[in-house]
Amino acid sequence: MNTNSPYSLQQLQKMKMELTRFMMAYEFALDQITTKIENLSQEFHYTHEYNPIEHVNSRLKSPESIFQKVLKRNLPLTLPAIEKNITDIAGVRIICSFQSDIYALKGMLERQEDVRIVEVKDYFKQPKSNGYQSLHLLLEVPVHMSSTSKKIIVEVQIRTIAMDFWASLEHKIYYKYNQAVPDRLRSELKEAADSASALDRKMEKLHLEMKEIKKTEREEEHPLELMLAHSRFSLPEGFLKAGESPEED
Ligand code: 0O2
Repeated sequence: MNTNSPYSLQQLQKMKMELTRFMMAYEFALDQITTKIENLSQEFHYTHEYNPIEHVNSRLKSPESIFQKVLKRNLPLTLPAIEKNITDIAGVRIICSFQSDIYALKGMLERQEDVRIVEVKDYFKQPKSNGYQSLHLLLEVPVHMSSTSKKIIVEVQIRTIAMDFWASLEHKIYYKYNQAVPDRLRSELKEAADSASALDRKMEKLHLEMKEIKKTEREEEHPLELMLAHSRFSLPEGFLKAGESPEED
């Protein structure tokens, strides 16, 4: 046993319990947000012609990296200070095909009664100097536990496939060079970000054209055929037979 510790065993056990409760609240908040996104994705899959959500990743920051961030920012090492200042303990990244999907998704989250958007950083409207584009939201959700209820912040980053591809490589390069990226690489990365952004614009244009073509075709299709093509639940056999009316008891 380490007798040099300034804390008693009881104090250490209490701290451990507090940290566990603290982290659990973030885990539950993360689960809530990912479930909401998964529900939206399922709804789109079964009731719309295409799903704007390509894929979703989520992660809970480890206590070690939270403490590293606290030290880096010279913050007090207390749970209230961490809760107030570290807003990416629970993080979700949503990848969409098109930029318009990103804003549509933001609207869907905004309309959920138990979600409050407390901060928006729109790096599409104002890309970073390195070319980074993404929509960052801080969402607040209520978490109910046995003896407390808390509002917990979850960071949501929404970006396109092209920008996600760029950002994951840029992130690796940034860390490989310990943030001092050589000028040549920096300018090549900026060029790549501009190409990703141009690709996004081009794909969005093609997507809109396709939507128009489909809309015209749909107007000529039978409405029931159309409904069934995207339905999750099939209607009973014979239900649609022309002229057949449901039997009455
Ligand atoms: P990691 O390892 O992904 O978690 P803060 O979140 O408050 O510490 P900031 O800069 O005020 O920092 O917040 P912001 O702008 O919302 O960015 C937070 C996160 O967005 C970053 O987290 C990255 O995940 C991502 N991000 C922001 N800018 C860039 C960028 O230029 N390139 C890439 N690839 N990702 C970016 P972390 O903690 O920095 O990293």
